[in-house]
Amino acid sequence: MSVAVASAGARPTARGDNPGMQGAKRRWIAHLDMDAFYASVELLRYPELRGLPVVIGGGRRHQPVMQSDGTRRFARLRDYTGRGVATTATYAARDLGVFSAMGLMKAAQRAPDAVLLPVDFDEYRRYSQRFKAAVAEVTPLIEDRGIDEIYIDLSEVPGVHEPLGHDRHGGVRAVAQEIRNSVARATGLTCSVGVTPNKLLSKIASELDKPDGLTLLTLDELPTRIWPLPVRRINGIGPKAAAKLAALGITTIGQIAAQPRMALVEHFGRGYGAWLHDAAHGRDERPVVTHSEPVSISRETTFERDLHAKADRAVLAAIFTELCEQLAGDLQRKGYVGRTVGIKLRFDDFRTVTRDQTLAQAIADSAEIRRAAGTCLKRVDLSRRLRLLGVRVGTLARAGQRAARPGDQRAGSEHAAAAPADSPELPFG
Ligand code: TTP
Ligand code: MG
Ligand code: MG
Repeated sequence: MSVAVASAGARPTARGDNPGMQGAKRRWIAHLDMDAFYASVELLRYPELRGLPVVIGGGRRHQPVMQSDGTRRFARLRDYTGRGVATTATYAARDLGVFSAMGLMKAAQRAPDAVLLPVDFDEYRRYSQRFKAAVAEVTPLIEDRGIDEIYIDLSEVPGVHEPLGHDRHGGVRAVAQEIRNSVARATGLTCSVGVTPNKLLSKIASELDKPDGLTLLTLDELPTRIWPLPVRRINGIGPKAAAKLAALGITTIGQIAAQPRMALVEHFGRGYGAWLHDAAHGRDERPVVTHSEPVSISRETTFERDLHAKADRAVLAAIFTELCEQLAGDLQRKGYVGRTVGIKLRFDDFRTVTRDQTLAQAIADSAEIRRAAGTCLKRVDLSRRLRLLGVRVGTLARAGQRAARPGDQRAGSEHAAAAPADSPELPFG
């Protein structure tokens, strides 16, 4: 009837065991960024739009309509009125001058015939998880940098420091290509990857051959490939710093590199000035910081048909129980207990509502989760039909002594009930 999706929010944990470029160990760091991400995900559902200018940023009223002849009718930018902005645009739309964060009315002037599609974050989040999981199968040292990009430490991947035929860097190039292939296989999407000795340069490199590109750079290539670029290409040089640099006659990265360190310190202060100097010389020792500690764990499900709290009470109650059981299983398997329990509901008008409750004690047991989630549920007006139901446990802590071991499905169950003592009657269930 429905497919449950598990997800985990995350907070960073630093890896202290990566000394950077000091010593003998050479680093290879990749930066991977998906191409026209939201737009590319939409093209998977609407392949007839491939190659056309498409802009993502509409609302529900811009949902494509299936026509009687079996083709879809799409909203066009020229008909748009409102104050919305483009989240992204296909490369065909970018050729017409439409970019992320541009007002849709302005975009309509540049590309009136472009197709306008509504934003569907849930779908982009699903593909985000999917591409990251595909990379994790190749190598686990991944730093999450948002919905469509990651850093990957390739330094320890077997064979990465070896040549391949005439290519001195054939080993690392092959691994990077394997990662790109895995992402494509898992998602049907293309990405661009930069591979260099550090995060700073890889972030720049991944943009050099976008879309669907793989750019490998060594420090020898700094003068030819990096120094001609505008200063803004360095992640960390924003509009203000760029304007100040421009006022000093500095517009390229090479021009920063040509400045004495002290001159930059004089103009930009000790911290930022020194950082500018290092950055322009391609020096960056920051480790790849893996995200493995979840902040919350959740399960949610979108129904095949919209369900009503009264008319579909039994079905909803069963789904609700199942979600709580799955969530308890996730928590116990991963060895966490949590002190906040929340629910997420999406109604047939796509309105999303969340409620949560903080408990006196951390829990991981399905009956306790269900009870707390049930009280949250009682705080929502359930007169509309539901399309989605989700349950979340947050404020996580390690289950400690009682941490779940593999196969130990009962861990956590001895935790005292923390929800209100009287079992409330649920709106359904
Ligand atoms: P980006 O990676 O910056 O852009 P992109 O993936 O669309 O295109 P590119 O091929 O140049 O990488 O951002 C990823 C997604 O984040 C993008 O698809 C939509 C969203 N986004 C916004 O919602 N607002 C913004 O201003 C930007 C820049 C991105
Ligand atoms: Mg991108
Ligand atoms: Mg990005």
